[in-house]
Amino acid sequence: MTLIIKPDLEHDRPWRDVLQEMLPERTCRDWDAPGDLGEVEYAFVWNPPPGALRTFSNLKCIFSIGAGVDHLLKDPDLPEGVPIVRMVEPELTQGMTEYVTMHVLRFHREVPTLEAQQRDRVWNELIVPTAPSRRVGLLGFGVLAQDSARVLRALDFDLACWSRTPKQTDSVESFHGADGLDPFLTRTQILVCLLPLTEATKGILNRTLFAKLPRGASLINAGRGGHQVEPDILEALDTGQLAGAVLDVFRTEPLPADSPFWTHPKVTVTPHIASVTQQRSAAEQVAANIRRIEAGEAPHNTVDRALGY
Ligand code: NDP
Ligand code: OXD
Repeated sequence: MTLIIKPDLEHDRPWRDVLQEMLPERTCRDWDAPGDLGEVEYAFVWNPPPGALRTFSNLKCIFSIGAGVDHLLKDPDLPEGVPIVRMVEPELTQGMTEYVTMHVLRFHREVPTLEAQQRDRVWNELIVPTAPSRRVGLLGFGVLAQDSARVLRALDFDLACWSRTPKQTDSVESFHGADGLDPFLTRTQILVCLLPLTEATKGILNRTLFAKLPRGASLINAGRGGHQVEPDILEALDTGQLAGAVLDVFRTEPLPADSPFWTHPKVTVTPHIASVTQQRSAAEQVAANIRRIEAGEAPHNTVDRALGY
């Protein structure tokens, strides 16, 4: 009857306490004190050691603490046939929408240029267009990107999205699949990556992709570091193909102290905090899904292992 927890970040309260409150009928245990492994039915985890989940012989479901599940699917010994549920919770979505909106507005209003002017005591009256003339493109159009689009649309940005399957939406121009990528890129001045990291998307942020954007485009990557070919980002910034980049995720995290991104004048680095799973709202989702499973129903937000998200 146990739920076992391997957390990622230190939150205000131990995850075990928050989940235990939400699930009084279950025993919630920490990863380091699991008790009888055969009693563990649910795991709530971020980055468990490869092979570890297989040691729970009666696992009914694996809950990812994050929206992305690349950290779980890379385990070659992941138990087969056990559903994986990814994190979809309103506050995680809200946090990403705030991050994306803030950085889109920052590029749109040319804040990096204004900050450089201030440093140099330059009074240069930049004239920037308004949002309807700014073309923003969302790579990935799932839970997070759709909510960002809702707010960007309210600000009247000219929006497009690129996804695996086509989307029906009046307010966002939809492109999809391999054939849709080039026309999507050609029209995108501010590119926001909210893709999952899969076999099909790894390394997608590379020189070839940047060359298809209009010169001087900007990049916001809050997907995964594995999407980035990092030397290609630096090259595109240095040639001016990219005017700026906001990077929340990196090939190696924490970002090594000698990474050129830390000091690059055209780069904003954030430490993988574009959005963070919030405890109470996440625990509500987990508890609701456990109750569904116990009632014989399929959980919400399950991952398609073949697609990788
Ligand atoms: P979803 O699964 O809801 O959406 C994924 C989107 O990507 C879908 O629109 C999907 O297309 C599209 N996609 C997947 N594969 C391809 C492909 N090969 N070609 C084109 N489009 C593709 O995910 P979320 O929106 O919830 O989260 C997205 C990612 O954001 C997470 O996987 C995680 O990596 C990252 N993340 C980062 C955080 C941070 O703090 N930096 C916080 C939370 C998440 P379709 O709609 O057709 O299926
Ligand atoms: C996530 C993340 O996937 O925080 O939720 O990166």
